[in-house]
Amino acid sequence: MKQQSIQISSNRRSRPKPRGRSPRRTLGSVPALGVLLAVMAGCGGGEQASTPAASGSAGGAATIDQIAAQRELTPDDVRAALLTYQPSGRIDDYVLFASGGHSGQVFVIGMPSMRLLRSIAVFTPEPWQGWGYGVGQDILEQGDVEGKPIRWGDTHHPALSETAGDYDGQWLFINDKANARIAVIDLRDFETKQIIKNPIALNDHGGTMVTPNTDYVIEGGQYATPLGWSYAPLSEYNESYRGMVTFWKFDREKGRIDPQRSFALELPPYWQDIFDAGKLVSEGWVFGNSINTELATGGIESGNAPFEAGASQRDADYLHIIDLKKAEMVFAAGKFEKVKDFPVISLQTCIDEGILFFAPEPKSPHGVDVAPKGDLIVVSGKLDPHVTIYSFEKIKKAIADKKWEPEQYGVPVLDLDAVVEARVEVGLGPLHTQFDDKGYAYTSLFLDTQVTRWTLGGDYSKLHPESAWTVAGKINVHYNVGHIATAEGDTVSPDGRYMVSMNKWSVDRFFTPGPLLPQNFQLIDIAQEGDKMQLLYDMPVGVGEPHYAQIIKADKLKPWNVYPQVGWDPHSQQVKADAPTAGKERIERDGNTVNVYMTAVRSHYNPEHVEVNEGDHVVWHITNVDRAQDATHGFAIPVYDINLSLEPGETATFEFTADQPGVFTYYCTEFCSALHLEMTGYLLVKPSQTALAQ
Ligand code: K7E
Ligand code: CUA
Repeated sequence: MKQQSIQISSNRRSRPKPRGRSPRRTLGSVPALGVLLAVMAGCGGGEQASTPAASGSAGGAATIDQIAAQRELTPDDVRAALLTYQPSGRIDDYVLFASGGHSGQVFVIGMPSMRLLRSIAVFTPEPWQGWGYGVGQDILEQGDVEGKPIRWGDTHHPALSETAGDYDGQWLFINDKANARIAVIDLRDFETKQIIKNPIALNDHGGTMVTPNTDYVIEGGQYATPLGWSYAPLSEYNESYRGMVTFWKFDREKGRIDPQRSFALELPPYWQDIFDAGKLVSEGWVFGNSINTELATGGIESGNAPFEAGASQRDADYLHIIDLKKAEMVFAAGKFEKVKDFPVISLQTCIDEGILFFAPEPKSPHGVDVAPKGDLIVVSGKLDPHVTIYSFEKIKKAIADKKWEPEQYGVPVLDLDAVVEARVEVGLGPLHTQFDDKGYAYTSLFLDTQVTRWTLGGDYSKLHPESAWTVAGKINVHYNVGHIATAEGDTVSPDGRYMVSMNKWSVDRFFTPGPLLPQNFQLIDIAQEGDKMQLLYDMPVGVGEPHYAQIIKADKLKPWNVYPQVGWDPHSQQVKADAPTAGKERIERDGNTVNVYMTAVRSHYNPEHVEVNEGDHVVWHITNVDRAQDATHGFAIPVYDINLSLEPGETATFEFTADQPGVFTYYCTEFCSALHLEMTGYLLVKPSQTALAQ
């Protein structure tokens, strides 16, 4: 009865159908929900629900059914709503850290509600967090390139820190593809602590991935140039242009990358793409791929094949297989050269020392993903409908047996048949693969606009009913999926349960906000086996084009509610000795330098008057002495372009030269209390004597 009523309503639906996609299920195929709805609706007068006017009463019993009918919700829709709705105050189970693409930031999103919790300012100044308007400049400046300020980033691959191959919730790394930079974010306060510019590369795409204990943050390059981007004509591409991968040593104690203990490998100019670190059985090894073993140099305007054709001619590119342990030893032994003062192990040394091996991989590879046990490496070639699965054991054996032929640069290319474990035909345009707790792998299909769920063999096959190396199911996404992320899906112990499909296009999914459309994160329920996967939620992302994301169990994160003590300096993560505190507010002059020691508390600054002379150098320290959670104060001075965010306990220092005489009103930019508008003060900059005399 109920079932029928819902079915009728779903047949009346008028919303646009997805392009050429299978019809949505009606209640008949989801009997459990019929029961659920019947229970929820109080099992009374089912037929009424299809005619809302006739059901009359707005009382509890018929309401849910009635709403579903009125809103033309199918049983699947209702199930999706029930699985994602979070009543006010309920905290999400998972947190998704997504690259922010062109925004240069990282987005933090609660799951399954898909609510945006915050963005983390990284490579781009961000006003709400007071990032780059008086505070944060020193870190942003670490990312300057040869003195040029670069104030945006193209973030692609966030990487949560790991302990024994599992997320530990302590640190987050993110790369900027556009300028080959890496940022370090502290997950105690979700703030960026370090930006590091790769001295030898212009772009990075194989970053960031971490080794299983976060000893190294991996940064692979992308488009080849002479290392350090010094000039060489394109006619010398084969001899002078090079690829690279850098291993940044992460110092957990200091919470910083230590460039002194970091090094790079020189690689052939094959346009290295994504990398992944080995784990468990393959710990100590690193895998990457490449997309231009043709050594194409483009030049369409001169009648040459364009890059897209030139770089896609060969049937195979090269999977890069790197013995990181050996590379570490070679680096420690000093067998490296320096490029722009940065240690680089030469390609010849990599070959001679057995650091670098290749294996053929399918056309135009993109994703390379190591399975949870570290035993399998899954590679997707964008122009091959299969994923190719390599066995690490076979790779080791092929290396030991010297089953290889050198390629043109002398790098040993392992025999393909000797190292491949399986191939699975997943569909068109495979890109990226993630894993779950049931022995399934998931591969995104850019061209088919689907995600394929397929079964892993070996030990994993005990976890699922289907035979190994077969497609278990597919789900349509809308549209053009890039990365996918499953919960903890690239660790040694994936959680399964949820997957997010990070789609490039969102045609007819949302209100069209002009010709530039948002990206679309689609939350998918993967808790059930076989072909049962359900799309639960569409989340538009209108701030940049995210690429990869990682999903961590929320209770693994232990962020601070407020800074641990008053006068806390988030950069050093300790109390700052000269931080202003209550009762110690003052203004001190030392020659032409004026030090302002100010506190902020609901709802005033102290002092409220600051008078300096034109030309003075002002060093202004402010501490938010409030201890209540969320009692954040802002601080803005017009004309001088100062804008801070001071979280409870935080102290900040900014400097400027008072070169503009006049009266400037500073005020708090966070609505912190009823008398927040009164949280203001005057900066008086007295004109110089000459100006006054005129
Ligand atoms: Cu496929 Cu940068 Cu990992 Cu975009 S990348 S999707
Ligand atoms: Cu402090 Cu508004």
